[in-house]
Amino acid sequence: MRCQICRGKASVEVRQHHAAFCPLCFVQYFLKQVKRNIQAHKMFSSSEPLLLVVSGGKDSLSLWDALLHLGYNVTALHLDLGIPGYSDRSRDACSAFATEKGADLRIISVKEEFGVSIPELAKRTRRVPCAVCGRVKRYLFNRYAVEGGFTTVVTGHNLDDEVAALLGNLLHWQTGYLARQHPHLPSTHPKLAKRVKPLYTLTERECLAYALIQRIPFLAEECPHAEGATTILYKEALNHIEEASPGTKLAFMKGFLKHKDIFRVVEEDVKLRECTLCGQVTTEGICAICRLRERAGAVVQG
Ligand code: Q46
Ligand code: ZN
Repeated sequence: MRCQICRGKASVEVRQHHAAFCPLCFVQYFLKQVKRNIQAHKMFSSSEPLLLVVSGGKDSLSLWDALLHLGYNVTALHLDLGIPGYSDRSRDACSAFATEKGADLRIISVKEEFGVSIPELAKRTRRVPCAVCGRVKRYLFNRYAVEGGFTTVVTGHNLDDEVAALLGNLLHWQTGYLARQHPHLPSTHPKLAKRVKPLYTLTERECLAYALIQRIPFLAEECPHAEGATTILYKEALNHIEEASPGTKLAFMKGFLKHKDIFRVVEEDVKLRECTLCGQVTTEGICAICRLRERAGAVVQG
């Protein structure tokens, strides 16, 4: 196999594009894809202050590396979820990367913000950890961005994440979620930061290849609560289809974005207001997080 750019020995195959690259040209290809996604969806300009959410895994650290290489004004935010063992290792991976690159990393913890960790909050509210975790993360990332003057929250969701979510939303006809699924969600309220996903066309395999070639010290371990999640089942099903028909995932994603206006009517029905307790944006009088706090009876800060 020859690199399609320099004709040297190729070591990374990108089957969805029927292409192969040597390590150096793959890095250039990856950076170009990221930049193209940012520009194609007018995600942000090079001077805008970005808040990149980092977990310590290959996707978010690869994106951090790519944004630094491309010269964007990026600050990373890591949220310590308080999951025994895993959270310490996640935080250490983020810190190691920040130290190595001299990059700006902020760390906040669920326990400091809510008085209890994610597992404890889930236990007290009798919910599964992921249901609580997803909401808490969105709430805290948005609040940190708006209060810190960041215009944009950037996340490392890749193509596999996006098509798994899309399949799940379609299987359950979650029309509200389908209306809001997009690599660039603009701000619709002064207290809501714009949310963008520059990796949405790059597969998990491509992110892994980039992280390995760039020698990024990422945490390979998955969160213990991810086990058994339905998104894993959807990812496996999509991997089977992709194996037999390379390019299906990308075509699925792009086709959805092309036809997504079908769901717009539902989106416009949603009315935004400010939570009477914490002031953050919600569609109800009291936001889901404040209701969660009340149920948990936790020591909280508003
Ligand atoms: S971190 Fe949180 Fe994930 Fe762990 S508890 Fe579930 S949602 S699996 S991305
Ligand atoms: Zn609230």
